Amino acid sequence: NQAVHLKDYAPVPVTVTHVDLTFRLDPQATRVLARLTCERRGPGDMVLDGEALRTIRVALDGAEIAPEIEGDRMILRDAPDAFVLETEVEIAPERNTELSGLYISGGMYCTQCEAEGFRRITWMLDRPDVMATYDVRIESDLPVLLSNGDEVAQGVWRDPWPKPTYLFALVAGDLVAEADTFTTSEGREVALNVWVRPGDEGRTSYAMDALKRSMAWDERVYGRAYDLSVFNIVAVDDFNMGAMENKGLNIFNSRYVLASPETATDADYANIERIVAHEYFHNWTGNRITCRDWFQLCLKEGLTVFRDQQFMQDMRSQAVQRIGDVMTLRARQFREDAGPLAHPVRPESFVEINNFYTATVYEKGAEVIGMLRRIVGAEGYDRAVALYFARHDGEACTVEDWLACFEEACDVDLAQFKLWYSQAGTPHVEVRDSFNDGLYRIDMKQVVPPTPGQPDKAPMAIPLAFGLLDTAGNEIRETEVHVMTQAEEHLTFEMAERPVLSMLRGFSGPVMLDHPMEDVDRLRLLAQDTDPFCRWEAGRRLAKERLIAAIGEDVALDADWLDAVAALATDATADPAFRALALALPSEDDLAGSLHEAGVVPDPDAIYAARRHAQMAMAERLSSAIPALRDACATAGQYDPRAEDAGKRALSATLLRLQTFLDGGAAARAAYDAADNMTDRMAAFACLLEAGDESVAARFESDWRHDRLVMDKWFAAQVSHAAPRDAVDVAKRLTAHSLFDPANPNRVRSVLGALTAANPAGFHAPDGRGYRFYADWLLRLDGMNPQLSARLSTAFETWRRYDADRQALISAQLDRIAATDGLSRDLSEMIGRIRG
Ligand code: HT7
Ligand code: ZN
Repeated sequence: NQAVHLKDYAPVPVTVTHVDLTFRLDPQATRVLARLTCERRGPGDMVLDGEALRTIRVALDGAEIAPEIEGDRMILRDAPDAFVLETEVEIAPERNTELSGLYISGGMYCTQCEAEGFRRITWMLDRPDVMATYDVRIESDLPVLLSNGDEVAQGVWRDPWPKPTYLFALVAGDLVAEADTFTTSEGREVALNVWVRPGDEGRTSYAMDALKRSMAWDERVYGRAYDLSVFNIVAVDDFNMGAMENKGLNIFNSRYVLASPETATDADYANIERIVAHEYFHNWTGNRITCRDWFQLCLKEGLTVFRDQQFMQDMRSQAVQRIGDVMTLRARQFREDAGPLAHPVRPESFVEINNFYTATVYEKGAEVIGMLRRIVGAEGYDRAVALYFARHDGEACTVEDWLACFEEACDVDLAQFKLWYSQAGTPHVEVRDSFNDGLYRIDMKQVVPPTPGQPDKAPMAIPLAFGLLDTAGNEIRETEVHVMTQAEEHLTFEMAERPVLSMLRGFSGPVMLDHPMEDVDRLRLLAQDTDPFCRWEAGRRLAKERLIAAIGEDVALDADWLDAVAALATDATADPAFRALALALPSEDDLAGSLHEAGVVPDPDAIYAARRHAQMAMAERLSSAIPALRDACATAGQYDPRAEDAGKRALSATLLRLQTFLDGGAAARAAYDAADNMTDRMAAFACLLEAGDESVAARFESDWRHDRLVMDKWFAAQVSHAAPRDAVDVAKRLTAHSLFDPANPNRVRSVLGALTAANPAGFHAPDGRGYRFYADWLLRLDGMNPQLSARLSTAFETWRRYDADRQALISAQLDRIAATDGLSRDLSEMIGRIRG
């Protein structure tokens, strides 16, 4: 398993400018005829990629040749300056369980080509810097035949925009569409379709609405209009990730398209909105301007995540979205950055590129764009991005191309800023403040911790947004941004009295802030800070400190904190969504990570117990208020997925959870019976499972057996809300359920993903049965779907946090996996990196 290195990038000596494809579809023996128009660009052999292909014929300028094939490469030596290469291959979509290339899901043919799936369809230069126009003919009796671009005739498609192979797509099946239109700012009438399997119609209107809002937003905010006469979205049940931005033919995991009030939760609706927008935004950031090589993945992904975050802030509450994005970043990316899988936003080498679709590339990549925007300002950002689109449209670019646009448009030197792309690890920023004789001083120190392969780090350019409050809670200095560039710096201010520092407003940089503060000041920020992120953060710090103090100890939670919690819960002037976020305690994994950071070995059972202890204390403190508070959360009229109503439901669910601690599930039972939408139903279901209700799972199952997306929730909830001692047995039982299908990634994630992410005390059972069960499944899945097994293996990335016994148990499983014959390149790279 050879690593590929960024430093070894070289352009192709012979490129492909146009691709003609004919597909004769058959589940076991699809024929693919390719006609590649090739042009020489420099000296050297043409090396084509092909994987799992049965090659039938190869011809150069019409004359059949005997190709030189070595494993997955076909080598053409002495190719002429311009020529046409024809190939005919046979592939078997029905046997494709990897869900990469052309495969069959729910009776429909579909493709997934990013990152390197096109080579599983036909011979080609399967790399993003080879951009070609495409003509595609699909021969099949199936009624709906789709590919990229515009439809020329039934099953015949032409894509006039040069694109890399990873954006190719084909879909064929018995499908139905919700159709609509959108007229672009340039006057182009675009046909919009959301295609689903018969039976799923009626659940597409939210996705369609999100698509139209995304198109309008990209025109208004970024000046980017759509460029074809049709935009198709297809929902597919078996899918490795969330969705894929193929040119003009986005393919989605059906869970990110299908929604109705009865079957989808508010979180599902929000995900659909975000992911539809994300894939649509790729049309410019990814498709029109693509990546030169896979090391530049953050160029399209970090930027597109940043754009989808901006979109969601515009569509919903800015504060709540930002807090949610920071929670995700900390839960996934900080965890990744602190362990053996840490890597830079732009990695320098990889064995399997699919292993680098990570929180670091996506979420930290988006934070880097956000910092850039803070440093150059909103107008500078707009100028730089406009220059990027004008200069690089139709090109395959690098991070350097992107940064050069900022340097030119904003006249800044980004040499130090560029370290954000190459240095892994989350910077720690230590802040200490003091007040003496009318002088207020802030001392700042930054340390970037060592990460695998990077023992020493240089100081980074960190934008620190901060404001100052007086001790009565009034803002005396509005938000300003200090860009820290040295390892140690300080700021001074003359003022009459000691202020309260509100630091890292809006979470202005992806750093860990160490800023000790008196409780009274944190309580002041929680009650009064004008910056909602810092308000929420103050509450979170207070909660975390108390939880950490309570872990393993039987300490009472102090009245001041409980009063602050109660004040927030009952503050009718605050946004209910914000209140729900502020009442939620840090997760078990978050606490384990914080303990580890502080040099303490986390005990998953003690963490679980401490959280429950705190929830019980909150419940008791709020007990008399909960019924009225929940009544005030009632929404008027029919279910509406908009943020305002979703916020009320979220607060109501948080309170119901607390109430369940007091009444053993009586209120939850009533809520379950009364629920007229899936958000309320799932909230009550979770409470009942935690309360040990023995009949609710069977009742849910008999009501929803027919619905695969709802059943994913049923599987996940039972594992997530099992008592830790039962969690592995529940997961085992569910993997033996007749509806458990290891070929379906959503179903697999709903059991295995739920165990590791939502029930850490269960997964980390001290006798190691969680680890054994999980490793057994990784090995089993690896034979079917290596992308899935490799991704799931990240559950072990935190193994060095734990005690010696647990480490030995996990290490034994990692060794067992590593020693297994025939391990995929994907999983073997991951296990190798995790073992360190
Ligand atoms: N660009 C896509 C990333 C992707 C993917 C999607 C589905 C299946 C396999 C995949 N490999 C990579 C999704 C996105 O970021 O928009
Ligand atoms: Zn993306």
